[in-house]
Amino acid sequence: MNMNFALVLPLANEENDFQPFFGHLAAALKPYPDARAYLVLDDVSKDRTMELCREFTAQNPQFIIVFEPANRNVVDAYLRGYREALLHGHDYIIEMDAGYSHDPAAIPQFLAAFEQGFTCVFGSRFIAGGSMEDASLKRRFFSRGGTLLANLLLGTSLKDMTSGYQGFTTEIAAKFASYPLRSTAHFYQTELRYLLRNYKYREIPIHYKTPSPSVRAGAVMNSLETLWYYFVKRATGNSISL
Ligand SMILES: Nc1nc2c(ncn2[C@@H]2O[C@H](COP(=O)(O)OP(=O)(O)O)[C@@H](O)[C@H]2O)c(=O)[nH]1
Ligand SMILES: [Mg+2]
Repeated sequence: MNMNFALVLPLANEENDFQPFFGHLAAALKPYPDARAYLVLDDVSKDRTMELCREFTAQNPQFIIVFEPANRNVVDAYLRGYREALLHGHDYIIEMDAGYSHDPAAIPQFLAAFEQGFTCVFGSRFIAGGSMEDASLKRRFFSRGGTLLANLLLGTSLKDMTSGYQGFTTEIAAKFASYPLRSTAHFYQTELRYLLRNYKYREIPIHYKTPSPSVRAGAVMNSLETLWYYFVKRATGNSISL
């Protein structure tokens, strides 16, 4: 069964696990000849990431480099990837971390959920069958605590509000690709989950491994400011949704 979907992968300094991860991902895309993976790059990488991407995309036509030096942060990079995917007539768009944190083996589960009619499919580490491995205590605290706090303040009820690895129909992606998101870092996925809460969504189990041990102070500040912004809107009867 061929399905026409896109993957969006922002990359910054990801030379370490590049070969094993992209080898695995290329094998996972083989059954889907119409699928494309958009690798979003900018000037942030100081290692061999760009060179590795050039070599890899030359050998693997399903993989395409999107170079965008205007990216100011990771959220710009994700959205640039979505905009690129939207130009190419795919039916679904799935975003992934490019540091081998996410398992390409989960892709068919995303596609199965889309086929069942879900328009937003969220990877979840905290439901049966999901896991978070090799994560520092700090990261576990941010992931679990962020989920609890977001659900409490925003009235959502997802088991995982802070995970990456999520996918959308292109109709949904077009909505947020043109929306001025307030996140500049890790809160991005939480912000999207909140804004899209009224669509038909499903959480599917994912495994998450070897994330960065820490989260920058600036990212934590941006998360709290964004959370507070939506909380105040909600508390004053001006809830925002897409
Ligand atoms: N192009 C681009 N990619 C980025 C940037 N910052 C992070 N990334 C990538 O975005 C994904 C998620 O970021 P990462 O820092 O790994 O998040 P974490 O795994 O949750 O700590 C990874 O694939 C990174 O390589 C950036 O400024 N530009
Ligand atoms: Mg990562």
